[in-house]
Formats: sequence, structure tokens, C-alpha cells
Amino acid sequence: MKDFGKDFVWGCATAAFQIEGAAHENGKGASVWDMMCRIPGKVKNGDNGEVACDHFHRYKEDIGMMKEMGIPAYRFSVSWPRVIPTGVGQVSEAGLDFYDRLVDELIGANITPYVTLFHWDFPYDLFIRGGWLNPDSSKWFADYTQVVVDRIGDRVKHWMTHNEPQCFLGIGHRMGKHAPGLELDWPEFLLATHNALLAHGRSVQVLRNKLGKSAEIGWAVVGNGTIPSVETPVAIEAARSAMFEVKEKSFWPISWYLDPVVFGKYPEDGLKVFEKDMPNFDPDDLKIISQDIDYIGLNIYNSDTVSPTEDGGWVKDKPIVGLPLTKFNCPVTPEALYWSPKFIYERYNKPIIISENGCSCHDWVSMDGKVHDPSRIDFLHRYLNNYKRASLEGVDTKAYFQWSLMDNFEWSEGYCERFGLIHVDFQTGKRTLKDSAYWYRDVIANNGADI
Ligand code: IFM
Repeated sequence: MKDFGKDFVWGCATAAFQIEGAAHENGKGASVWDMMCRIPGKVKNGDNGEVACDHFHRYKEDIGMMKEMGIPAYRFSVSWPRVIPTGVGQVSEAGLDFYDRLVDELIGANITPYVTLFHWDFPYDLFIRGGWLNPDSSKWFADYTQVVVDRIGDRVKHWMTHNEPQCFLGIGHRMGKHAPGLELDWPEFLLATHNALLAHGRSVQVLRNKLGKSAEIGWAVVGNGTIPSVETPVAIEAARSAMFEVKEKSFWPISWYLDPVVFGKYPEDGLKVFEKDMPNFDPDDLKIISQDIDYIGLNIYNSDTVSPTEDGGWVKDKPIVGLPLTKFNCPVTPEALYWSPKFIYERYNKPIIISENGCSCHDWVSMDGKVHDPSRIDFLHRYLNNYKRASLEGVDTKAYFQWSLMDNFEWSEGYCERFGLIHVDFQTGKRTLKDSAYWYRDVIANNGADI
């Protein structure tokens, strides 16, 4: 039976704020998420990241569990305010030491580190200086990148700059639901977005200068896309257009983020939509933004289904009555893992990494001491089936990272959504491998041949 190919990489993913805890250890600075957690009503149950999974202290145990599961690669993020407490200037050697130890422990366990530089915990001190609206913000990020790569770049070869720009910019700076909780008008939002894109580009430059071609560099965007309602050429083209079109003011369209990064220009239709809202910027910015990257990371959870219309357009289908939903109320749409990677690969011609995929379920420790999560197994199986189809049909699929290694802090949902392969008892910190962890171990062991 066919597997995913000999160089395919299997892994799990997490993010610093969601698991580390140790919020004040060694003078760690605050992030916008620490601020958000203190604003009543912003996070369910008033939960916060003070302790989270206490991974900062228990990382050896966590890596031991990864070893037990046979996980070959681990995607984690570095906390910017842990390594530079005020975001710029004084570096915390103790903060950097943690990532040093983490990387060493991973390599010792034969697990390849994939480092994300920014998974949303923006330094609070820089936020009060204007955050991504500050014209210096991209340089701050470049300086931070330098500090991190100087310390762990000798051992880390796989890098991602930002995680999900649509979310930290859109949900954080337009909807106000995520940190920093802003509801900017479009001109300010587009300026923040432009600066964050520039930060990505400068960060790639720093990584490349330091590591050259030995490094594999990319970033991770929300890759939820569109599924054609039927597999006819017309319906497929309708779904493709729907995936990339910017037809109204919205922060979701993937082309708004990927076109500048890969093609060095904003999409024409989006420029028409945003027109006078666009910031003035130096045209050379786009050269910086479009540094050559080695892959595109896609975080895919679900997709809309669309149908073609008679006039050559498309329309979103109404959700099917009774469509399966995850605990988080997200639709279960496994074909998302076929169509999104395919459409993205065909448009941008870059290797694909699934940098996140998974679901939250109603998990608890049963009377037998185990955690039975058949719906997560079924979810992952169906999605991987589709990813395999993409791979077998020629999409350059490099890797798959399940979200998430362990239950963790799910942003404005607090600890209410459990995405992990490892169950975490948030009262005691006790970890328990779920049934899905053992299932994933077997998938990895035969490189997905049974999928
Ligand atoms: O937990 C998040 C992660 O931080 C970013 N992508 C989606 C996940 C699940 O909601």
C-alpha cells in the first residue's frame, strides 16, 4: 500500500502562550495575551496563561511522551517577551536558556524542532508603543529573530515566521475578540497588516543571512478554503475563484497574505475593494515581503462548500442539516485537506506543510483511567485520507503537524476546548495519552500506509 513518501515528516504542534505557563519566571515580560486575560469577559471563566500546562517546567516529561508516541517532529513557538521582556533591547539569557534546553532535549530524543517565531504573544511594552501600527514594528521583529537564531540556529533548521496572520490581525485588531482586543478601522488595520507582512519579510532575511540555504523557512496561514460541491471542471473553478477572490472588505482572504509574500504584490481585486483604505508604502517594501520561502504552512480545520452560479460566479452552499460538528462547533469537512493544499500548490507552486490540523472533543479520563476519543481518531483519519489523495495526485506535501500535542489554553475559550493527543488535568498537571495518541503512533510508524 502507498504511504506518504520516504521524506514525509509527521509531527505535532503547540504554541508558547498556550502551554508554557511560568508567566513571570526569570523576569519574563508580559504579552498582549496576559493583558487580554485580565480584562473581564474577554476569556471564558477568566482563565489565563499563568500556569497553562506548565510545559516550561515539565518539558522533559512532555518530550518523553512524544518519544513514546514516536513523533519525529515538533512544531513549537518561542515567546518573544520571554526572550526579550520588553520586546526590544535587553535580552533575557535565562529566557533563551529555556529554548536552548528544549531544543537539546528534542534533538536528544531524535525529534526535529520546527520553530515558529510569532504565535500571537506580542510583547505588551511594544503594544503600548503602537504594536504593529508602529513603523518600526517590522524592525523590532527582525531584531528579535536575530536574537533567537543566534542562540538556536546552530541546531534548528526549520523556521516559520508568523502563525495565522488572519487571526492575530483580523480577530485581534479588527474584531477585538483576540489580543490586543482592537477594533481598528480598515486603514489602520491594513497598515498593521502591511507592517506585519514586512516583519515576515525582514525576519526571513535575518534567518537566510544567518543560515543560508541550509534553513527551510516559511510561515503558517489559515488555510481553510473551499470545496467544490461536485467534482466537475466548472464547480472546481468556482471553488478555486472563491478561495482566492477578495470581493468585499474582509480580513480572511488568503491571497491578501500569500500574494504579497509569494508574488510580491497585493491582489488586484483586493486593491480595488480597499482602494482609499490602503496605506502609503515604499514600493521596495514588497521586495522585502517577497523573500524566497521554502514552503507554505497551512493551518486547516474546515472549509466552505461552494457551487457555481449561472453567471460564472460562485455561491456558498447552505450547511447540510445535521452536518457533524466538533466540540468547538466547527464543521467536519475532511475534503478541506485535499482541496486547500491542491489549490494553494497550483497557485503558488511552493511545497506544502500542514502546520495545524485537529479538533476539540468532549474528552475526559474514563473510569478505566484512559481517555477514549474515537471522534478525534475518525476526524484525523478522514482528513489524512484527503491529504494523502492530494499527495498521491502530485501536490508537493512535505509534512503534517497535528494540533495539538496536548490540551491547552484555547485563547478566548480558555481551557474549555481540548485539542490534544495528550489529556492534561489542569488541576494537577497530570498527563494521559488519549486513544488518538496511540492511533497516531501507529499511523506514523507505517508512514500513513493504512490511511
Ligand atoms: O489553538 C489554535 C492555534 O493557536 C491556532 N490555530 C487554531 C488552533 C485551534 O483553534
